[in-house]
Amino acid sequence: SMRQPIMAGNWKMNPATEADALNLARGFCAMLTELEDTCAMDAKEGCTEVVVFPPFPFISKVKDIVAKYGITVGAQQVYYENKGAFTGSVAASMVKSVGCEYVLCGHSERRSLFSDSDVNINLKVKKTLEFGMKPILCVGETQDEYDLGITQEVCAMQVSKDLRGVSKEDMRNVVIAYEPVWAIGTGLVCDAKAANDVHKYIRTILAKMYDEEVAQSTRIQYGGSVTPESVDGLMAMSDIDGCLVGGASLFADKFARIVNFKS
Ligand code: G2H
Repeated sequence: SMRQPIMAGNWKMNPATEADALNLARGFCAMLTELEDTCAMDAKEGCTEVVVFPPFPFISKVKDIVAKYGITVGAQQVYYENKGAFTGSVAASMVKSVGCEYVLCGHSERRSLFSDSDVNINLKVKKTLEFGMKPILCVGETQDEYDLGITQEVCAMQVSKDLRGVSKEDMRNVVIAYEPVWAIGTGLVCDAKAANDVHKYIRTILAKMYDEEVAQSTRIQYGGSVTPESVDGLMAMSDIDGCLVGGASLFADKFARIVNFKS
């Protein structure tokens, strides 16, 4: 498709130390240069964009390592206020100033463990855009919602609420990640065809909110237990434009293979 593939590694609250984080970044870059057909290092058309999301304290140094390979860094989260008495929070300006190009917004772990609501997520998406960064907006149904058969309703609700007030212009800088919560970290990767159907459905929502051009040009990643074994099947699908990878991104060889998906 005309959409550039985008592979993202969400390290979550890993690894334990700065030394381990820099080793992971170095190991991944070393693997990439060994793989023949990688084009992550080139900005040329048709290449796969690669982003890693380290924990905040490691972002700067990881960026120094990966930048020469054309890999960018992002923040796993930001707060929606500009500055002030918000102990423990990190502002968009801060992560922008250390070189972040992307910000994860609305990851299911933020929604369930840190009470991120659609209202807050919407503010964070807009704050990310205001500071010239690109949000990766994560949406997806829980196990209960999946069992109830309301996957489409949940995704439609999250996409419409979380993107409220985001202009058509700004949509060029928005990536959506469909992450069925029951598939996160469980080893239960969603069936590629079923995931693709949800991606197609999300495009119909974007068409209603914006227009067909936005629906067809917005990149939609799949996330949830993606591995070297499942990536090719996912990436062969018409409407899956990349993956948001958690657990497997903590292994240099696995993430390098995922980035070098075959399709
Ligand atoms: C979903 C995903 C990355 P994992 O949270 O965002 O994690 O690949 O470990 O399921």
